[in-house]
Amino acid sequence: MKFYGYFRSSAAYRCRIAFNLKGVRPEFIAVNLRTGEQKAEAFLDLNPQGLVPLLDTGTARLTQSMAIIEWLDETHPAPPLLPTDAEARAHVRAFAQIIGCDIHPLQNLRVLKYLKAQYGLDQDGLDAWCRNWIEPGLGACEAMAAAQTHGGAFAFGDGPGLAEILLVPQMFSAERFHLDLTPFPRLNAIRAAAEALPAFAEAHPARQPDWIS
Ligand SMILES: N[C@@H](CCC(=O)N[C@@H](CS)C(=O)NCC(=O)O)C(=O)O
Repeated sequence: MKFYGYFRSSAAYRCRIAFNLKGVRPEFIAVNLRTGEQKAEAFLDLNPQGLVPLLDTGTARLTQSMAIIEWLDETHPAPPLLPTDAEARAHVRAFAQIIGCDIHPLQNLRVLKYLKAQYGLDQDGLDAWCRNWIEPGLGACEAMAAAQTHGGAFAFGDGPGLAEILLVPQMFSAERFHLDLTPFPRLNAIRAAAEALPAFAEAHPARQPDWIS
């Protein structure tokens, strides 16, 4: 399998965590977002949307991190990334989608480039824009996680899953935009528990020596 991504891409970071949790080792191929390789013809031939990540399974090219992660979970069921109970699964997906659908798209590179080019926002303005969307989104995640009564170290129980796979990269990018994370004690505890695991630690952007550019 070939996995196309970028070291600092949140969506690629999510997939790296999922691969590690499943013990799957695809070949990693860097697509340099800073130099615009994602918009080059060679990459657009693979993913016409011009975004990473992309997973070439050998029989199909899969895009969209959550679709890739759910494919991985369905083809490599152990350990499961979602609970077995339908209601619990809906809660985990809702938590993940707050991040994947309601926060992350607003802080994406192409959005930030547009804000800079069309409206002249400087880096401080761009950081403030990102914080404006990340803070309430993480606030909703904090409330969801804090309302759980299971007593486990992770958002929805004793083991990490889709919720942590989305949360940890999002907290990493919140720090890049200088968001104060102290108002999210439950999320900080969940992140610490996740990052203590090799699957998360080894997926960190700073641990991708072949990818960093
Ligand atoms: N919803 C997509 C988002 C993919 C995405 O936004 N990727 C970013 C990196 S995190 C990207 O390729 N950005 C390039 C650009 O904006 O030009 C997913 O979850 O895979």
